[in-house]
Amino acid sequence: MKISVLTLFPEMYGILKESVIGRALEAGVFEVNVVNIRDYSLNKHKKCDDYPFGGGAGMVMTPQPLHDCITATDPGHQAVRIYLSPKGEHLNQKKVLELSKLSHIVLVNGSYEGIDERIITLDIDMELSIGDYVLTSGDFASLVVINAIARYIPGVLGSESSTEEESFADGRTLEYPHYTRPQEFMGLWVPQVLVSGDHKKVAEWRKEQSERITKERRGNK
Ligand code: 4FL
Repeated sequence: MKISVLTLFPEMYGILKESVIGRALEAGVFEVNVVNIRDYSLNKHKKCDDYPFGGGAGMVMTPQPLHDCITATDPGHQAVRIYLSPKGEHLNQKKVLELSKLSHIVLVNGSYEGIDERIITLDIDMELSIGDYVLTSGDFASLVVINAIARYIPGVLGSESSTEEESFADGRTLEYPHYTRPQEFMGLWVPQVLVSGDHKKVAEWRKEQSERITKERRGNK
């Protein structure tokens, strides 16, 4: 699996060198290809934005650098090209799993007030939102998407963690509470059933807790 990220802020992706994702990239389990959109600007000052036609606040990313950058990154349109946008389809765990099965995805990041609409028409397959709030750039959303997808790539998570037995494994049910040592902390005790050694009782307790928490926090869906 290869993820190409098209951005005006390539340094933001330095964070991917850290921790679990960093180790997986090092091991070649998957690949992240960070591309600087500015390198494709034909403007003498490498400008990538301009004032919006019709007026209004903020700047809009111009089509030429984006179009050339997308075309150079994905010649022949083999990849699924995604524009991160508050107007996009909402990301969820089911969508993450689907994306993790693709061989190449291109994440296109706008900043300022957005990108020229003709790029979406000409070059983009899907607009994706990570939630109903506004960021300073799509790059924060791209980092979320990359991280969520990476967890499904074989060899990224250690054998001690699993993508099957967790919150949202079914896209719906929330996880039960977790406890570790010590058995008592600040007067609070680990539920007796978890130290009973009765595996069947433990499984029943966890299922009840999951169902209770899901109902309380997400309604009876
Ligand atoms: C992208 C917000 C995806 C939520 C500003 C530029 C955004 C975003 N999901 N805010 N892109």
